[in-house]
Amino acid sequence: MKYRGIIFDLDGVVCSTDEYHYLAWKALADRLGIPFDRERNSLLRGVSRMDSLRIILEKADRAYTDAEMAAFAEEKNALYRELLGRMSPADLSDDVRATLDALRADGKRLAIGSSSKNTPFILERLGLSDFFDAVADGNCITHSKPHPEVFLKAAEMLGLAPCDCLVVEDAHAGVEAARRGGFDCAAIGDARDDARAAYSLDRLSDLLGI
Ligand code: B16
Ligand code: MG
Repeated sequence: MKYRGIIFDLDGVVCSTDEYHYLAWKALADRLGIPFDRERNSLLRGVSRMDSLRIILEKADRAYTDAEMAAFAEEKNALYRELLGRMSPADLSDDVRATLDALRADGKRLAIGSSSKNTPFILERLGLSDFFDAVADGNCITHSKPHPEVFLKAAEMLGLAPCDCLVVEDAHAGVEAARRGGFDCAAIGDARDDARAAYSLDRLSDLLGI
């Protein structure tokens, strides 16, 4: 592979927290009487917490104040973190573990580029707190995907130019962010057929054949 650095999205690429996001947003939406299902949940992939809430509230029959919205986001996050607490290193799939280890053995610089403010907690639950050379996440950016800020920050932390890094993403917003930042992108899962991605992956270990 020609890239010196790989920047991984977290949710949907390294681990699968989608179901926990769904359950936590669903509990909030049910309490507020707002229709919400798995199809609408897929619109939230890669999108920041507040932007996700705005998408959910599009279906509400009344407007909410900024203070109410902040409280809703907090309520969702408390339940989401409770669910994340159930995760352990066993939630890292064999395919992901083997891929990360092989890339590391090959001397690649490895980073996380995630919209999630819960990134440090998720990495800790997975036993990956000390694994990556750089972690750029929702705590250190002002613009969420599809803005390229999080990937540009990750590349800068790795000391590499975007053209030397490959971004791995499962969200269309993330593929767009990668391209806008000047990165090649490998798309997996929901974004696998995104025409803007240079590579399409069935599983993460397909990276090893690039
Ligand atoms: P949090 P990623 C994203 O993570 C998720 O895909 C998205 O569903 C979530 O709303 C966003 O993180 C913010 O997460 O509420 O934990 O800050 O895919 O960019 O790793
Ligand atoms: Mg993702």
